[in-house]
Amino acid sequence: MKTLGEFIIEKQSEFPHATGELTALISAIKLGAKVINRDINKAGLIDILGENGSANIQGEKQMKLDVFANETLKNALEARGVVAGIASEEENNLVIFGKDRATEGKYVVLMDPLDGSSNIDVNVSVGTIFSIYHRITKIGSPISEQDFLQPGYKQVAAGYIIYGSSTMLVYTTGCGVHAFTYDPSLGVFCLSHENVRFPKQATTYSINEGYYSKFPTGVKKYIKYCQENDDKTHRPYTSRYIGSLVSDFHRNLLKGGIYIYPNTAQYPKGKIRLLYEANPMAFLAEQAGGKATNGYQRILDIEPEQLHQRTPFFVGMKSMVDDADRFMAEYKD
Ligand code: AHM
Ligand code: MG
Repeated sequence: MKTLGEFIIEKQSEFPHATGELTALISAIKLGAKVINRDINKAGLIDILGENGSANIQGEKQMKLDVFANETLKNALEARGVVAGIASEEENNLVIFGKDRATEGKYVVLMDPLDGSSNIDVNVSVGTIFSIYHRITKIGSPISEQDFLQPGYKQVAAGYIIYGSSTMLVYTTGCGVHAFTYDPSLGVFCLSHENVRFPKQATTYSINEGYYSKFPTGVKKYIKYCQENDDKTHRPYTSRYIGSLVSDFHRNLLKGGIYIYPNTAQYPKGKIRLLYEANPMAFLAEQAGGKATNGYQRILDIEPEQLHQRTPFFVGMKSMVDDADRFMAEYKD
């Protein structure tokens, strides 16, 4: 049995100039995940279910657990002293950590503390998503928004925690994707899936088909393609949609599939947030041999303009995303 801590230290020793700061950062996320996991598991028993009575910057209702997860991770990250600041789905503006740390910390973290939180009240899996960059501003000067508005290909590390039938932490630092399953009796994440790769055979498409009439023509045509009979390509594919990006992505990563959230009438620019949802998932997908686009362009190449910017999102097995992109190119609205 190898723990996440042991695994990271082992990998770190492969980099002669590693200082241990990224290790400290990931271990802060690991600690935050344990606390969130503990509270999600007893969510039905204590008064932390339901809405918080507040809204985030995009006017979406915050759940009590959204706010709790945000505070937990924020505190864990600040305490390590290696992070200069964070951006979060639950924070209107970037958060700069204590005056000294803002000048010293080498990294910035972007996160969705609890993605899919509308599912919590009905006991469906949710997740935490994180994305880590080196700051651009000089260490010693104050951090600014430009530290956060970096294209996804510059990510140093990214990952998610899925709070499901078991809790898992899945991450990449650009050397493959590794997954660790939480053993609650020991309080440790144990390496369970080293070097995860998407399977070769397409199986599943995940999209909220309720919005079918609002989809771009390319997506409508692609869905019809998924539903056709063709033995050679193993169609029709299965449809699975949890409505929790982390869970849908995780299943597709292990079983093979594609997740799509295109632009719709309600979300003309798509719903998924580029910086702390799409970019980290895109980094993981590529590291697992998959692909992520906005239907036309590689997600990791998009130059961000705003902290909470949204994007249409197509992510999963390379062959499936290639097919979907082909339909998008062929049927432009
Ligand atoms: P959230 O960050 O507010 O939870 O929104 C993101 C979530 C994704 O996890 C999920 O795939 C999608 O929203 C579901 O949206 P919809 O209910 O429109 O299908
Ligand atoms: Mg989210």
